Amino acid sequence: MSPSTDVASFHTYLSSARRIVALCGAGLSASSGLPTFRGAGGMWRNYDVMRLATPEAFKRDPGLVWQFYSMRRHMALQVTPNKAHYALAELARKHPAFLTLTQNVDGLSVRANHPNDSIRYLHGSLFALRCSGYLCDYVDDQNFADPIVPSLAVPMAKKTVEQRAPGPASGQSDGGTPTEETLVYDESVELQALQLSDLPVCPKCQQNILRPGVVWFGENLDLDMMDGIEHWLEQPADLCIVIGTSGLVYPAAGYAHRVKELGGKVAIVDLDVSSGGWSSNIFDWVFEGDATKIVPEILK
Ligand code: BV8
Repeated sequence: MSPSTDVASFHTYLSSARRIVALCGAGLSASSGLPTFRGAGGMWRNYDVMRLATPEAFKRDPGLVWQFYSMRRHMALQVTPNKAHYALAELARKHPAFLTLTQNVDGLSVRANHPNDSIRYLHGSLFALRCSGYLCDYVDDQNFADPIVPSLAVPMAKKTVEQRAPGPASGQSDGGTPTEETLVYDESVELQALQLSDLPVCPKCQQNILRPGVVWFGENLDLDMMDGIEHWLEQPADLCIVIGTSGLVYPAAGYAHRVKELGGKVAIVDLDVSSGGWSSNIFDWVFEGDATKIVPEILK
């Protein structure tokens, strides 16, 4: 049976769902202005983002990887949560058995006041730092320094863009369309060849450099967190709402499949469902479009 696109039937099921899981990806934050992982070719300065988010890349060129993460920290601090972040946080607050599993590391769900006891940050956070040494347990999970050290200052450039929201025109591009000046990441500035001495040092052991507190490809997710999720899912969820993820990364994507296998229903909100790695028969509802518009609508 092909998936439904009917919001009313989703609302009916949502209102009776006793246990709900939300699985979120980069598409949830896209309309806040943050590029998705694979969108726009998934490249940064001609580097494959997937090849930068690995321990091997960090070992090989920590300066390059730190410039990538410093840029992402900076960009995430420049944007704000969107209506989908707030709608999800609101439902999580109201519903007695709700768990958000987010792959996003951008901190936007935190800033949308998502209740902390009903969200798991599967892949960590851009704003967590930890010692790169194996014997040192230093962690700072609330670090918003921008830049962390002077060598990681992010090159930005002024750009004139058409105004997103109607309002008094601060400038006229063609005598009609209002424009505004904004700051964008300046790709024209050469990447720096940074030495270890240019990078943030662990304040505890003073031996190793710090690393981003994210889970890289080939690294395990936090095992206690995963045990907790397994425990939560022992009482099967009635509904999994997938929001803005291509479903290509595991074990995250596996949670949606698990809900389905245990008899729950699955809905997806995504700009382009077919572009992801989902098997088409997993979804009971498909809502194709911008999460910022659809999520508040289907969760109300
Ligand atoms: C692990 C942190 C054990 C870093 C990230 C089983 C099967 C196959 C492979 C594996 C497997 N088990 C393990 C693997 C290997 C690997 C993996 O899954 N590889 C994939 C690529 C094949 N997994 C791991 O390594 C994981 N570790 O399993 O440990 C282990 C140990 C050793 C060896 C093997 C196993 C760790 C994975 C974590 C990696 N870290 N992030 C950082 O962010 O820098 S993952 C990264 O991808 C981000 O977190 C991102 O969120 C995530 C998933 O991407 P999406 O969020 O889905 O983003 P994407 O761009 O792909 O899609 C965006 C979607 O939004 C699209 O569908 C688009 O249409 C939609 N969209 C766009 N705009 C909008 C929108 N939707 C709505 N509205 C819009 N406006």
